[in-house]
Amino acid sequence: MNLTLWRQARLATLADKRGWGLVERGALLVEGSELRWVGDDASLPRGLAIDAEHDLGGSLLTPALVDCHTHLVYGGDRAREFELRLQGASYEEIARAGGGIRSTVAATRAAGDDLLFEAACRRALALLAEGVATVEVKSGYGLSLEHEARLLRVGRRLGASLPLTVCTTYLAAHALPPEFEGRADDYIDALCSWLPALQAEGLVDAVDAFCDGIGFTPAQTRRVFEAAHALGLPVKLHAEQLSDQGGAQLAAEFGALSADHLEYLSDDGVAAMARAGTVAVLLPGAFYFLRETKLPPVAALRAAGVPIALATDHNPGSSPTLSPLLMLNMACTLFRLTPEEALRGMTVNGARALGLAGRGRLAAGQRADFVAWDAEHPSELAYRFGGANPCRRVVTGGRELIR
Ligand code: DI6
Ligand code: FE
Repeated sequence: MNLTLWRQARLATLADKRGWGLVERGALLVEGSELRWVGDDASLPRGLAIDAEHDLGGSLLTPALVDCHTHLVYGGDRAREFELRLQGASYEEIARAGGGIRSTVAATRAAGDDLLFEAACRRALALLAEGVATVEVKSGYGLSLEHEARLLRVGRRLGASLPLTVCTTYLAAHALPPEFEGRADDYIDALCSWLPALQAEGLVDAVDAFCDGIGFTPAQTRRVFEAAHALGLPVKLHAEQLSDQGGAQLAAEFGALSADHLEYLSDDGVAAMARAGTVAVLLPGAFYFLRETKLPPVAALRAAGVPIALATDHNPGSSPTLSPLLMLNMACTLFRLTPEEALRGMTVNGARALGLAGRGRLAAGQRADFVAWDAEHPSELAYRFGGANPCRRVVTGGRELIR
C-alpha cells in the first residue's frame, strides 16, 4: 500500500475529549485514504517504506473542516428581502406573506439543472478553499417530488465531481408549497410518500424538517420522522430557531443525529438531547443575519455534555455566507464558545452530526482529511475574521487538492 509521510508540522489533533492535542514537531503517515500513524516526528516508526514525503515547513495542521448544515442548492437570491428586513419587516412576516423560502422555491423551480449545479459548485469550491472537506447539502427549495429529486441529484453530482464528501439530506418539510396552500397535512402525506423512491435512487442520507410556527408542527414533524425511520434513515431537525416547539425533545425521541439552531431551546430540550446523544448544531450566521437576540443556551448544553457542532447554514434567506472561518469567529464572539470548542464544532462534532465517526480528528484510522494553515496556533483560526484566508493546503482522502 502507498505510504505518504507529512512532516514538520505543528499538529492540533483534537484526538482526545478535551484540549487541542498539540504536537509541536508532528508528523502524519497516510496510507491510501486513511491516517495510519500520527505523532511526534521523533517517534516515527522506523523501517517503513515511504513512497512520498512532504515538508510542511512548520505550518499548523488540523483536521479538515466539516460543514454539517447547508442549503447549498438553490436559484436566485434574497437581497431585496434583506432590504425589507432592514426597513423593519421581520423574517416571519415576509414568510407569512408568501416571500421568504417560497420565493427561493419559485426561483429554484425555474432554474435549469446545469445552472443549479454550477451555482452550487461555486459555493462548494468557496467552502473548500477555507478548508472544508465534508459538506452536508439539504434539499428543501423544490417541494415537489420532481424538484426535490433534482436538488438531491445536484447534491450527489457535487460529491461525484468535486474532491469533497457530500452528505445529502431530504428537507421537503421546509415550507408549504403554493399548490398545497391550506393543506399542510396533505403535503406531509405527499412528501412522506415521495421518500421511498428517492431513497431507492440512493439520493438520501438523512431526513430533516423545519419545526416552527412558520414551518411544520411537532405532530407533522413526527410523521416525517416516522416515514424516515420506517426506511431506516436517520433524522435531524431545524428546532427552536424562532420559538420553542419542543422540537429538540421530539428529535431526541427519534434518536436524531442533530437538532439545529436551538436559540429557543428549553432545559427539557437540553436534557432530552443529552440522553439521546443528539448533537447541538449552532448556526451563528443565521443568528447574526436575522438579528436574533436570544442566545442558544450554550452553558446548559456544555453542563449537560451535549456535543456542540457549528455550521454555515449557507442559504439565501438567513445565512448567505460561505465562510466557515467567520462562523468560528462568530461562535466565539456571539455565543461565547471557546476557540477550541468552535474548532471541534466544525471538525469532530460536525462529523458526528452527520453520523460520521471516522473523520474530524487527526488519529490513526481516521480518514486522511487535513488542512495546513498559515497560523502558529489553532486559536488564530477563530481569532481573525474576514479578508486573508489562511488555508494553505487541503488534503482529502489522502489526496492533495489545494496548494
Ligand atoms: N431555517 C433557516 O434558517 C433556513 N431554513 C430554515 O428552516 C432559512 C431558509 C431560507 O430562508 O431560505
Ligand atoms: Fe438551515
